[in-house]
Amino acid sequence: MAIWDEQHETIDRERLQELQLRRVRDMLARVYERVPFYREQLSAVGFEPGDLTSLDDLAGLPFTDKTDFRDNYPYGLFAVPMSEVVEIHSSSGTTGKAVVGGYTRADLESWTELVCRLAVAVGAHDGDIAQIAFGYGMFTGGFGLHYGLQRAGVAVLPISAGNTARQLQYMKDFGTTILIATPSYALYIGEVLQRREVPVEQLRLRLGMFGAEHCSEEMRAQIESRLPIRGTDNYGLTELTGPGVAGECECRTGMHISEDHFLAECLDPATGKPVADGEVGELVVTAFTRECSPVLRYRTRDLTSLTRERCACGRTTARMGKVVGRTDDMFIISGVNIFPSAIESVLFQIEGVEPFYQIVLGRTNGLDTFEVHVEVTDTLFDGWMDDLRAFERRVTEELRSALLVRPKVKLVEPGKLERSEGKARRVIDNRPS
Ligand code: DLL
Repeated sequence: MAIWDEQHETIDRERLQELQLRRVRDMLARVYERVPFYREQLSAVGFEPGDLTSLDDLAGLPFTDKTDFRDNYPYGLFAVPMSEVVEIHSSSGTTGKAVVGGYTRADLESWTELVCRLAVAVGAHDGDIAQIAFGYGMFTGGFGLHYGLQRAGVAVLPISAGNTARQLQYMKDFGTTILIATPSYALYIGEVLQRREVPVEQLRLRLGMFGAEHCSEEMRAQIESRLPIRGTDNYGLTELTGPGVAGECECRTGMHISEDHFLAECLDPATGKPVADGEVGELVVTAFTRECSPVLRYRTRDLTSLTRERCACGRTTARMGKVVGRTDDMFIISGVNIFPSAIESVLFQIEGVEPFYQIVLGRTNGLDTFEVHVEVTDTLFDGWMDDLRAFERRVTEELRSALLVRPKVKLVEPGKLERSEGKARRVIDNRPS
């Protein structure tokens, strides 16, 4: 199994921690001097550059969160003058101002290296042709993968997201070997491929690099049953560079974090105290090498677990598990906390269910309503009404026993629910705020 940057990907922990300490100290000195927001935050806890003598001292430093990005929109968190910035990306949530990140030439160089590591880790090499169906533009997915894959020697098709018919055409004509997309878009591409009865032998596809949204093992299996690929998961966020923060290797046993650039903590979201390796907590990341947009202890809101056990691939870096949810996409019904990912895991294991669903929340007479709309196979949908009703009861019961709350399940015909070319919108919350 190839490793792009042996020196950093197989570094021993003691040397890694020395490197991290040196780099975090350097970053703290830079932000203290150049970013008024950080100077205020650090001064408020009585911290001055030089005070950090061990990585444990980080625990006493303030967090940064999305609100801080919004309050400092657009350039307030930049640590270099605009004359040094060569690229800017942003992501917009559903509400509020966009999150903005800038890149100097050196930042673009690091980003390229980081994504290249991940491409090599899943077996990409020269001669491969990668179809990048992530959106190009302010979203970090398109450009991030583009730079990194090229560095790995891969020929890039910058097709961007959307126009699924053309995606299939190019895939066939250009001999695409690697598909880069959100898992939900990869699934949709697979669905269209099947619907058009394109024989998979006509494709040279072998690898999928997914990311930007949750992909359960069941979802991955669904994609792999439609496309001749081995799919891998990649994690990142605009606030921390974009893709390249962490990604799976060929072993697919967690996403390797590039710890020479990112210091990861896993904390109890309520208390801010560390949770043990293997336990689920909120991922908090310090991005300490970025020149333009370094970030101190960023609260990602993503829930995952960490392991520092050595991986069979030979890399020594910590790995994060699948993101099981976000602290802000959890919803509460009848006092029970529910993550969309839990619903997905149940649904995708039921034969007869198609891998497309939507969760609809509402309120009637002051009470929350909780519906799960699920597509079912043609055979089931066109079959007997009694069978369909029995199936609906079964899906309801399986969800109820996993979630401890009974949803109203609505079975819908195949192809009925909205398809996604980017990040899927799983929850439609119609409750008045
Ligand atoms: O989604 C960056 C990215 C692009 C990552 C392409 C991987 C591949 P944002 O648009 O800022 O950045 O969204 C970041 O997406 O906080 C997670 O909640 C979610 N997310 C990203 N990757 C994963 C993943 C890009 N592999 C937000 N699994 C993050 C689950 C993910 N959630």
